[in-house]
Amino acid sequence: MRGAFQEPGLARCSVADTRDAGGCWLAKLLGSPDATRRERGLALLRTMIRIRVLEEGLEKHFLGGDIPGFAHLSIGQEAVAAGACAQLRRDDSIASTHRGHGHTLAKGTAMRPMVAELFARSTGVCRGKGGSMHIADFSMGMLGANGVVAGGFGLVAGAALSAVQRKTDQVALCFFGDGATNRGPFHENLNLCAVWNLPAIFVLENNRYASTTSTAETMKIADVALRAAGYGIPSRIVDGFDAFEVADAVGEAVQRARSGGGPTFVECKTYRARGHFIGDPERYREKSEVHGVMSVSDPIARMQLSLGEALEPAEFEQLWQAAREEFADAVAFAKSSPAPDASDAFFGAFSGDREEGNPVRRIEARERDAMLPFAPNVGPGSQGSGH
Ligand SMILES: Cc1ncc(C[n+]2csc(CCOP(=O)(O)OP(=O)(O)O)c2C)c(N)n1
Ligand SMILES: [Mg+2]
Repeated sequence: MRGAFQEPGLARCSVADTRDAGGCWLAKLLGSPDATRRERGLALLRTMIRIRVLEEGLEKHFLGGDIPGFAHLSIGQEAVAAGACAQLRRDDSIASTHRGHGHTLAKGTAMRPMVAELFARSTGVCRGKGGSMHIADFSMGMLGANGVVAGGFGLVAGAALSAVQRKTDQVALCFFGDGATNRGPFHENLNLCAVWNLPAIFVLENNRYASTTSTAETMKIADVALRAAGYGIPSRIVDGFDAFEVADAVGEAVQRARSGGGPTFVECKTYRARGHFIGDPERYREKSEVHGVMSVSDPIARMQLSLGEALEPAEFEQLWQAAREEFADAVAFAKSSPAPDASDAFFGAFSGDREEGNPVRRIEARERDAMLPFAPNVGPGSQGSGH
């Protein structure tokens, strides 16, 4: 079949089959010496299109009143999520930001529980309690989106420390924005990860804005990667619209981290093509600026261009069609799902819910634990149980 990949030990995946497009098999594909450039490009393209379809659909449903809360879109930035997560295994960890739909999907969370979560339904990956800004999926090593800017750094330092203590070769990757690098947790955790030589990867999505403020107004340096040098962390600056470039840089960083070489900083120059949040009137920039950037840098169009004749128009359309069908199916699933039950209010809130005899414990906790990237309650001095 055209566009089909055969991965050792994994189910055969065709470009039309988008259900299980987790980072785990993408990582094997990208790392496989047999994979062609076309296969790698198609895999990355598929992830980017799935993210785009998800977010354009969410925008519509949000404005239509179907989705409660607040949502931030990453349209324009898909190459970063796709390229970075493609280099990770399922048992590696990521920490995300308030703009985390793409990261979550690219790391492997399936479309149905993802959309159900955004619709605040009981079938959501966090049983509808997380929503857009607090979605997490431990079964995929997705430690959580974050309403607190710079909230992911400590999680990643902790996951990386846990991997070292348990003597695994897992890595932890932190996505963050340019604005987050002006906060204390960025500096504290980069320093700690550097001096402890932890397997952490810092992936900056420099999208030129923090809320309504241009980055040029909040820092005197054009390349935030300079800050990594202050902590002795090697860095690379890449075109964040080019999923191949992102994947290459993050692949190198993952290799360094897995082999005991410590953290790496990857600055991805990208752009936020939508407002800061859905509904943002965007008074701080001209529409022409957005059109100007996206007309030459849209990461999906860039990949299409980069693949050239290796990608047939019908194949490209097939990817869009498959993603649209997948999203429509997930919306129908979410809409037919019940709202969270009051009895689930405390589920997942306490470590005790995994203990035998605890009244709030659920059988699912045991099942999910079996898939956790690291043991619960692992701290310094503990060996953990190494799930
Ligand atoms: C500690 C904290 N301060 C302020 C905010 C409000 N806030 C939400 S997003 C944001 C901008 C973040 O910019 P950046 O890190 O560049 O991420 P981007 O939105 O560009 O993806 C701010 C200031 C917050 N959520 N948390
Ligand atoms: Mg930003």
